[in-house]
Formats: sequence, C-alpha cells, structure tokens
Amino acid sequence: MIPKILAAISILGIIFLSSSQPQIPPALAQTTNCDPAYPDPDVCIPSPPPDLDCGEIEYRNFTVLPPDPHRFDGDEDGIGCEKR
Ligand SMILES: [Ca+2]
Repeated sequence: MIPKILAAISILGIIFLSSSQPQIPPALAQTTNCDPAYPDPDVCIPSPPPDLDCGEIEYRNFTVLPPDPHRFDGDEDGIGCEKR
C-alpha cells in the first residue's frame, strides 16, 4: 500500500516538474508588447502603464504616431525624444 502511494507521488512530481518549464521565451514576450505608436523596427516601447519619459528609455529621434500614449513627442512633429 505505502509503496504504491510513493510511486503515485513520484509520478505527480515528474508531471509537475515537466509542466513548469517556461512556455514563452522572454524575447518573444517582449516583442509582442511593443506599442504601435512607435513603429520604428529598432524601437520597442511597451504601452503604458507605466507612463515612460525620454529619460527612462534609450531611444532618440524615433517615429511617433498618434495618439502618442507616452507623450514622447511634445512638439507633435512626429519625432520623439529629439536630441537637444
Ligand atoms: Ca518632437
């Protein structure tokens, strides 16, 4: 009786371990999070929240489309976070 219980627990443990592997690679999850308001191919900025400022991202002079949810393009010329 007891050995059967131990065997059942072992099988459950194997199932749990094999099903706990990450299903989505982190890189893929990140690319699906890019906000379409910033469509440059080398730019990937997630939609808010949180609301980001230019000082919190590495991109400069990138394309911005309405509605610009992060307000990176304060002067509305279609270019975000211009270098000054
Ligand atoms: Ca601008």
